[in-house]
Amino acid sequence: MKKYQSSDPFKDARVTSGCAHMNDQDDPVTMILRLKDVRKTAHNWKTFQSGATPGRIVIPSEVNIRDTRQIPFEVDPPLHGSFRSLLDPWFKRPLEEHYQETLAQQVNALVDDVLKAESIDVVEDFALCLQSRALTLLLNTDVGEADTWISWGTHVFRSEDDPLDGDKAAILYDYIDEKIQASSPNPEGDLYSVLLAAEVEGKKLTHEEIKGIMILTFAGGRDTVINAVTNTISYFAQHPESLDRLRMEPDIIGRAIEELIRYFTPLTQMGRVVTQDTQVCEHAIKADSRVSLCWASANRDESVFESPNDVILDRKLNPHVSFGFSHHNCLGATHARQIMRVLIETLVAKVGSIDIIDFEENIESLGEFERKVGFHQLNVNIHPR
Ligand code: HEM
Ligand code: EMZ
Repeated sequence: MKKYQSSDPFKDARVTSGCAHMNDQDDPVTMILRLKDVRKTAHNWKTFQSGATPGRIVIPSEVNIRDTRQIPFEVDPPLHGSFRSLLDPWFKRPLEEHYQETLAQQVNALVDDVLKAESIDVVEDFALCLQSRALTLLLNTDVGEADTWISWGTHVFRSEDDPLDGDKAAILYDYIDEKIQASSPNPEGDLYSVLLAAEVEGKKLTHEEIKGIMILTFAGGRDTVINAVTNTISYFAQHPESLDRLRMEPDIIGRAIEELIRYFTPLTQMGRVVTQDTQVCEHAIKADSRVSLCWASANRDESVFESPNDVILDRKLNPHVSFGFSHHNCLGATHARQIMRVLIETLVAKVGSIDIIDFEENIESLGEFERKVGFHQLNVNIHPR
């Protein structure tokens, strides 16, 4: 069986030029490949904007399938900061003990189920269920809602044969519209009710603003978490000694989470729109064109990371940008890290070995590059300890 590895297709371009070009639906993108340049660009929101046109900073661009602005993702400072102040405390709830206990119960139940099964597809039968059930905690909503979300599949805007599926997106938009309409303001309730009760800059949020926050919560935290979970399980399948090591040295689990997230970089890149003629890594960029912050390339930058293509579970210095950098850094990172922690602790406690039966990789085509971001399918046998 071919060993699954997460390769670094950007290496030559990163070392020789620092930039690359790709065409996305006739709206070209200059990809920024070095860690230092990615950070500098992410920080400079005045020249590299997020809030231009809803959908345009996503690659592939989603301008043709949505008008709703995702918040706070497609809002620039200073308004961005006001939305973050509202949302930050809510998205820190995964640090609470009760949250972590419930998450641990969910993950334990799922792992017990897969240990009983003959074989499973990690993507559909495990990662998607785990992601959806855990999201009920983040939204503070009924766990039964997860069944509806599971029925949508791994991505809310993409289907197997259509990278931009408008009909599929409409299912999510209608669902959220109904939920907002059926909710009433309550600062102690679920996320819909909390947002209906909230104010930003002295004003109640509009239906469209709440919808923009909810779409982002569903879309941004979906395939990213599924890729992180599936890639982690594929890694343990191929490196059973690392499960043993984490069992013996639980103190390194925090570092191992960061390293797996660096190595697999579940979100390859994100765009920005240039507000004035400028330059990145000696390339001229025209106003109103797009650049991308290529997190996946930055995370393998050989001038920053020693042995960037090795997974070093206890890597000490790890300034990865898998969760982005600066103003728009990932709001769901606390939740995602808790999922990874509970997942690893549960696997370490219960699983002896994992055999891969077969798999279908999820490969993104990015101009001259092809990058494995995860799997469409990963069929495995999981054996108890
Ligand atoms: C932003 C990655 C999980 C919600 C981001 C950004 C990255 C990222 C790279 C920065 C985007 C930019 O600069 O334009 C990831 C990865 C995840 C993950 C790798 C899992 C391993 C989640 C989850 C949620 C979430 C679980 C929520 C349910 C968000 C939001 C933003 C964001 C709301 C926008 C923050 C802002 O604009 O201020 N994420 N994400 N993410 N992520 Fe995540
Ligand atoms: C957008 C994006 C958010 C986009 C931080 O990333 O995630 C993508 O998967 C979605 O397609 O709409 O939410």
